[in-house]
Amino acid sequence: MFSFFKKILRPEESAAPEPIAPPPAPAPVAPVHVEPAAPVAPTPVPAPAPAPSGMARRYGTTSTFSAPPVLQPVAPAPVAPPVVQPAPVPAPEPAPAPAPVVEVAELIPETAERLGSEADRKKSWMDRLKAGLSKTSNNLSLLFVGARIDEDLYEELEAALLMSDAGMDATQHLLDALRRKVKEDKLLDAVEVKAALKVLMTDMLRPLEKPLELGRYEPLVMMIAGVNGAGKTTTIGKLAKHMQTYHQSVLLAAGDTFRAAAREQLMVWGQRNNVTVISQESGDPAAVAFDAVQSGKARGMDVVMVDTAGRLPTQLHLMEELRKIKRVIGKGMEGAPHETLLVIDGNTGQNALAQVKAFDDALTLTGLVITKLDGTAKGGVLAAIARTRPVPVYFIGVGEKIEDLQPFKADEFVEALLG
Ligand SMILES: Nc1nc2c(ncn2[C@@H]2O[C@H](COP(=O)(O)OP(=O)(O)OP(=O)(O)O)[C@@H](O)[C@H]2O)c(=O)[nH]1
Ligand SMILES: [Mg+2]
Repeated sequence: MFSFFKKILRPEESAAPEPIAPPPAPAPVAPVHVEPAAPVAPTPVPAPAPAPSGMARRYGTTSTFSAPPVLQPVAPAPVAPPVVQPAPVPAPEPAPAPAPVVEVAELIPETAERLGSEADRKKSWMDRLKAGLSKTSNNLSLLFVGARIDEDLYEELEAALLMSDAGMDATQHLLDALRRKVKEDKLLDAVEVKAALKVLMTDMLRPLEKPLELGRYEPLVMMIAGVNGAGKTTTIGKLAKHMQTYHQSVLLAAGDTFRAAAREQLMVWGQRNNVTVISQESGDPAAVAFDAVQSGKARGMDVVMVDTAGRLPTQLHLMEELRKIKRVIGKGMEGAPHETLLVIDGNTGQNALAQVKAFDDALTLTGLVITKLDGTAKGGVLAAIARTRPVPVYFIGVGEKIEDLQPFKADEFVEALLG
């Protein structure tokens, strides 16, 4: 089973006697082990309008764009007028109860319908991943065709790994381990050596594998950062869509206040997909994030995702601004953001490692998303990350469609590279 998120079962959910309603999907779906007790909210109800909070007063009015209800027929929905969205009264936060972690089966109804059985979907995903990483996989695979196990092979392997962006440290580590394995197991055949390399690579990448957990916090607050054009906003859109299939109510914060187009991008996406977007015409991204967290709490949302403007780690004032956004989110909800994600363009090569280090130093990252592994990406940078700064890789992306974003699995990744 190729599961998307982990759902944390809260005590009240585990105690709920009600059978859980199936999702509103027409497609035949795989069984779900556990589902959130809360039924799908039929419609995001605009909150009544109490007085604006201090933050909202300080930074101006916040607009909320509420999309039509999830279950509503496709009738032309009247465009929801911008509603003045005050920051609501913060409710006292219930302490997250320790709860068992339960796997939730992957369940993407539209994808299931379009791509058929789970086996078909998995094959289709692997095909796209293989195609994306074909440059590196071709280089690596060719090495082993009819090869003798000698110094030449190790040298060529070293060059291929370095070219894949694995970096010196990971490359050396893999080569040393491979030499040892070949000696210990007295491997004589290139096919066996390749199989041994696969095992070593998988072991190296496995520490990066970690499912994103849903349900531990109400709401789960996620902040998304990265350099310009890495795929932050697209990833937020795809994640929101995936989360909806798990009956998670999602609220987005258009924290990229630099460009009007960026705000529009998120709002158009939100309106199309029944997701409320908190946005401000102008102002401080930290204020937008704060209002979104407050609003998420008041509305009982499951997930709040805060988009941010792209920036280079060398733009120190902009990195400082990110730190401020994070701090202010923490003022909106203690312990938030619970997830601070860095989105990396898989084509950036070794520079991706520098990005991980810089953003991690500034923000203490909890996870990565690596996008665009369908372009000229070589994939080896994950090995460099695993060796140098092993921040979990929650998702990898191989295209612009919803199903092109999937959880990172070390064995799938290595299979695509060396299969
Ligand atoms: N091929 C491919 N394109 C992607 C992928 N993910 C995102 N994109 C494209 O990359 C471009 C930039 O994506 P955005 O989501 O706007 O990136 P961003 O990080 O929000 O950009 P800024 O807000 O300008 O910093 C868009 O054209 C996306 O469609 C992917 O996995 N593969
Ligand atoms: Mg963006």
